[in-house]
Amino acid sequence: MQALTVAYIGLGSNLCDPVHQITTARAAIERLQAVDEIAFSSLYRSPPMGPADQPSYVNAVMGVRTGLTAAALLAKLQQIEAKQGRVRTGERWGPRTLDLDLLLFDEEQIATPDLTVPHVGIAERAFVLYPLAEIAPKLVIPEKGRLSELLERCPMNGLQRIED
Ligand code: A4P
Ligand code: MG
Repeated sequence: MQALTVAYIGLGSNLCDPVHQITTARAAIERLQAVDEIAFSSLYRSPPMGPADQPSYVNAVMGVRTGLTAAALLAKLQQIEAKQGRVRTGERWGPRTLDLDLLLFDEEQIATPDLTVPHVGIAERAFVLYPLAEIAPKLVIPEKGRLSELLERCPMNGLQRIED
């Protein structure tokens, strides 16, 4: 078995009861073999990045400890997306029931046709940086720098924490 890794997963949804989609996905990830939750952020609402004619998003970030490889974890996340009705229409940044992005995998840098880690948008997206900072404020992101400094440069862009 490979050594345990700390990975961070970005969860996003803007269709079919997004809060329910996110909580269902969290439970499905927690049920995966060789994946244990170590942290889960608050839920946040944010205006859509990309086409504006779509509902606002609910986003969160989950920290896990895993014995899976990054590729195996991504495959499991894609199965969960499919199970929750994700349809890939080909529209870039279009609406979706569930989007699971592998944000970080320890400090690994991965560049294969199917997987880029750290995730390409990680350093600029408020809906990733703010929830991530809530659960891992001291993170340093490979090639991008300290999370605290990335946050200082990232306006909230309408991001709002959803009250419990
Ligand atoms: N892929 C490569 N690297 C990764 C990674 N680190 N994590 C590949 C996950 N997938 C990765 O993804 C396309 C391909 O990316 C996958 O087959 C995988 O092999 P996709 O989920 O099919 O397509 P997508 O999500 O529509 O495209 P993209 O460009 O990944 O979009 P993003 O970056 O996920 O953004 N607005 C708000 N407010 N909140 C959001 O969460 N999300 C998006 C989607 C748009 N607007 C948003 C939000
Ligand atoms: Mg995606």
